[in-house]
Parts: sequence; C-alpha cells; structure tokens
Amino acid sequence: MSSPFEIRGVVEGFYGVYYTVPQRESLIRFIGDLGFNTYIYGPKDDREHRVRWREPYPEEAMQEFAHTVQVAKQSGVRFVYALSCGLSIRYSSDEDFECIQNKFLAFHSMGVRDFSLFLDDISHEFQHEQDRRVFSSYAQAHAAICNRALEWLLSVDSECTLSMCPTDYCGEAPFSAYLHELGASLDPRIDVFYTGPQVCSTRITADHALQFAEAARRLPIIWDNYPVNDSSMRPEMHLGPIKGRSGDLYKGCKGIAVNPMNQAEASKIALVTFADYFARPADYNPDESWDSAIRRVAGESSAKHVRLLAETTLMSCLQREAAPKMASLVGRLLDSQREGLKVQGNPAVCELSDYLTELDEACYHIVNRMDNLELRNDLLPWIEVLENWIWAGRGVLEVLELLERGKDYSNALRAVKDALDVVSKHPKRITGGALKPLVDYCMKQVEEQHGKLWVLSTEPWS
Ligand code: LTM
Repeated sequence: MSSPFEIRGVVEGFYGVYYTVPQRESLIRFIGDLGFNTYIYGPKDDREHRVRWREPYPEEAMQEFAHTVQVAKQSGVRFVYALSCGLSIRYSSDEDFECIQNKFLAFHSMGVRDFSLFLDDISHEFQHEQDRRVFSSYAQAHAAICNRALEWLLSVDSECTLSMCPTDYCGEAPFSAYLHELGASLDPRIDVFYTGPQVCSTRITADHALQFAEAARRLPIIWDNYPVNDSSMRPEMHLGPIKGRSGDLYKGCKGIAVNPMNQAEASKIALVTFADYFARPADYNPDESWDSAIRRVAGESSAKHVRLLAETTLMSCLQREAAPKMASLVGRLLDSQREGLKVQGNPAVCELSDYLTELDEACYHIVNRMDNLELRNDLLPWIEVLENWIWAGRGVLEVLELLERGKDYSNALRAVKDALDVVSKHPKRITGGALKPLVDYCMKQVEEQHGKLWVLSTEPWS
C-alpha cells in the first residue's frame, strides 16, 4: 500500500477478554491484506504481559506465539511484543531488568525483532523506595529502563527496535513536566505513543501530534483508541467508520496503531475504514468507506442488514448520538402529535413502524442467515437489546393506537414493560435511548387517561 503513514498498525492493547490465537491470526491476515504493516501484542489482561510480567509464558503459549509470528511474517506484518512491567517493576533492579531480557529473548528466538515497553495506566509515583533513591524523577527512571533495554536489544541483534508508551500519553500542550523530561532523556531511536488530546480522542490533528512531538522530542506513533470498547465503554459496540483524524495527520506522526474492540471480527469494519484513511487521508470519505467496509466484512448479502444495525450503535468518542435516524423518526412522530395529528393513518407513525420492521428483519437476518458467524457471535448481545427496543417501540405504537380507539391496551402495555425490563437490566447498550421520548410520551397519555398503571423502570437506557 502506498501511504504517507510509515506505521499502519493494530495494537491489541485493551482490557478484558483478549483474542484467541485463531482470532488474532485471522485479524493479522486481514490487516496484512489491507496494507497494514504492524501488529503490537499487548492485551492488558494477558497475565504474563502485565500483572505477572516477570514470569515466562507456558511452553504451549510460546508455541502458539511462534505460529502467530510466522503468520504475521507471511502477511507482511511486523509482530511487536510489548511488555507492561510498570505495575511492579523496580526500575533500578538488575533482577527485574533480567526478567525483561528473558521475556524479550524468548520472542527474539522465534524471530521477533520489535519490542515495546508499555508504562501506561500505572501509578504516577515510584512504588519502591530504592528507585526514589536512585532516580531523580519518574521520567528519569522511565528513560533509563527504556534506554538500557534498547542498548541491550541492539547488542543482541542490530535489527531490533524499541518503542514505549509513556505514563502521560494524552493531552495538549504544554504537556506535563514528566513528558518533557522523558523526551529529553529518552534515546531518540525509541518511538513514543500518543493517544491524542484525550484517552479516546474525538479529533486528532497534525497540530496536536506536532505539539506532542515538541514535548517528546520525536514524532509520536498515534495509539488510536477507536474502536476500542473496554472498561467503561464495555456496553458499547463501535461499528462506525473512523472520522475526526485530519487529512494531514501524517505530517505530525510516524504512524497510527489502532486499538480494536474485544470483539475481533466486528473490529474489522472500523479497520477497513482506517485502511482507506491510511491510503488517502486527505480524500478520505468516512461514509463511502463505511459502505465498502461493511460489504467486505459482512458479505454482500448481509451488508444492508449490518448497516441498519450499525446505524443504531454509533455512540463512541467520535460522536454522541447512537442512532440519528431512529431519533429523527421519533422526533417527527412526536411533532405530529403536538400538531394534533391522529395516530391512525399518520405518515410519521407508518415511517417509524416500517423502520422498526426493517430493523427487526435485519436482526433476524444477522442471527439466522449471515454467513460470517464470527461477526454474528460478536453482535449477538447487542442484537438481543435491540430486539427488545424494537418490541418496546412497536408496543408503544400499538398502545397509542388502542388508546385513540378507546380499546383495551393492557396486553400491549405489558409487552412494552417486559421489553424495557430486559433493556434496563442488560449489560449492553444500543440506540442511545432514541425511543425513550416516545415511551415517555406514551406513558403520559396512559396516565392522563387512566392513571398510573405501572411505574416504568428509570434505569439508564441510553
Ligand atoms: O490508551 C492507552 C495508552 N492505554 C489504555 C488502553 O489499554 C485502553 O484500552 C484504552 C481504552 O480504554 N485506554 C487506556 O488508557
């Protein structure tokens, strides 16, 4: 691929359940085909990567890594092994340094030449008295351990490289004293990660990156926290295209490493859009790219169904509104009610009802007819919630019509309540509560005519 971004990567750097070997290898082949050239291995919950970083991997795991490294090689992707030693390391300890060496050597012997030290999401202060005595600051300790690791790696093999994630990896100028000091002392050959103005950044421009570069004294690698959905984002499913990355971002960085979701297959949609952005950042059109990305991952016959679902789950660091189309249909319906239109024969009611039917069909197709079963499995929990929203929405339309006709609506209302119960208790979120104003309106009508029948759960639905 010709691209102004030198590094085009994925960083498996999220919290929570990380990829199985087949998922990782499928993803590496996939991104290789797309023109990515780097895969950074560093899932936070891999015990030997972080919490028990001093321990070697079991032999079986090393055999699996060796296979994955070969897959990466065949796919034209550099496999980078990252170690998150920062939770407990004694920066001044030779024994701890030896643990880093042993870890890296084991990967070197299977052909890995690129390494990283992740010092993100750790305390901002020394954990060991001994380090406080040896180093004048935390930044000096970080520079020292990384410089020492690079010198040693190069003595083992001149092809080796080292990158690092600093403890302060986001923000805007003037940046912290830590980052300035780190930048001044860190060997210039060591690449540094930067996530943009925020941890999960809405926008990242060349200007942001260049300001970081001034503090860190080198162009950063952007660690892009979209589409990742770990930690507090676990309820979300990020199927939208990348956007908000400026057309000239490559002028301020060495490249981009994308942190994907815990759901490997579903992450491929955003990754295809990243590939389009990498190829022509200035001409990148998120909507066009999104269409072809969905077709590529879901397959032609499922694309329109996955697109419909994706349009209900857009809430992320990139945009607030989860389901703009659904929200606007609900808005139109409520406007028509304010204008005094009847429910029966109301075009806005028909439109919303048709839309809910289409969505229902999409859910059915994805669950029962889609060829890509990995994608289906990734999406199932969100489909479960969406189906309940659909039932609630249809139920509300039925209640409103029955109310208007003076008929018994108790069964329909009970169905609404049951569906909303599922929604409010479910760990996943979808639609951003776009139907909620309609539910509230319906309950008000019911109450006005017949008093309070049920108090509906006030759990957050968004
Ligand atoms: O972003 C960085 C550098 N570190 C962590 C990631 O491990 C995590 O996946 C993302 C998103 O929650 N946030 C972080 O702070």
